[in-house]
Amino acid sequence: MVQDEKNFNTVAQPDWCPGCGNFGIQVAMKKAFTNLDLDPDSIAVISDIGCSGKMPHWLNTYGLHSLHGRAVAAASGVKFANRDLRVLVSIGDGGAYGIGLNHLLQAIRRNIDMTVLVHNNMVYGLTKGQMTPTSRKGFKTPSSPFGAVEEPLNPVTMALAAGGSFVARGYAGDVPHLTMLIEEGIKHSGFSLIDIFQPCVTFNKEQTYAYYLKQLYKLEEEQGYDRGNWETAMQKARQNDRWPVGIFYQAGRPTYEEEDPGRAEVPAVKLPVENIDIKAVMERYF
Ligand SMILES: Cc1ncc(C[n+]2csc(CCOP(=O)(O)OP(=O)(O)O)c2C)c(N)n1
Ligand code: SF4
Repeated sequence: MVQDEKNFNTVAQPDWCPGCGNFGIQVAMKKAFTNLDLDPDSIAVISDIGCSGKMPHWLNTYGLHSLHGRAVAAASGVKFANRDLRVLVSIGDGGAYGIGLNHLLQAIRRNIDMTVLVHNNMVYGLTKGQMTPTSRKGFKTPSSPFGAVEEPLNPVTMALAAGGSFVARGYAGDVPHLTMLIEEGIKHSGFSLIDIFQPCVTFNKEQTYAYYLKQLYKLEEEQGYDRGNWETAMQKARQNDRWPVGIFYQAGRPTYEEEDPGRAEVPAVKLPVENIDIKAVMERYF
């Protein structure tokens, strides 16, 4: 079947604040699914908690709204149970780089085949604007009234250092570019991290659309940028006066699922269950 963006719509409409960057991310996801001609039932979108966490409610694909910081762990389980699914994660910077950072690092290291979209608005959106690990040093919020004390975490250098096989940064205000990044992330065999600058128009009055207009440029516009070169990727990721967006680094390496010695011939979800008696297991645990 040839897909149409409308096939990914749900009856319910998003209730994000008007102008929220999450709209751009959602449109880019639908466009990427359509361009890759993916069936809605071949995709699972697993989300965290937060404004970003509402994504599966408004996409006609399989979905799971998990716990704060646990979306990558839940997505790993989904992928192991059914490796035929395209698994994506929608998660905020609080969930990905704060409470859930360990899960993220382990999944990057293991190279589990999934695409993680971090809605990086540099605040806790849903709980009204507290600081997160990516908030600028000195950024004043309800939880940092004198300004954030620590240096912000750099998700791109972190993912590169952790052995990420696909590390990208996008911007919710540039849907065609973000669509391309999501398509490339889905096509990549292994773990793809896309850190997305996502304006939170309600609680972050600093990193606005106008701010990003001045601050961003595209890596593809740099003549001869080689995304296979880890050292250059690291240098570009550390640039601070302006921020590049695009695919910093991509490398082929076996996925966790391919190397798993316990890998079954068929995905667990496709095993016959009719003749399985679970009574003994139930009795043991309950
Ligand atoms: C374990 C746990 N701790 C705290 C919360 C409260 N909580 C709900 S959303 C949220 C912050 C969400 O911020 P972020 O992850 O950046 O996502 P955003 O809302 O910005 O998309 C917090 C702390 C929770 N739901 N669960
Ligand atoms: S609070 Fe911020 S992140 Fe949440 S919906 Fe509103 S603009 Fe978007």
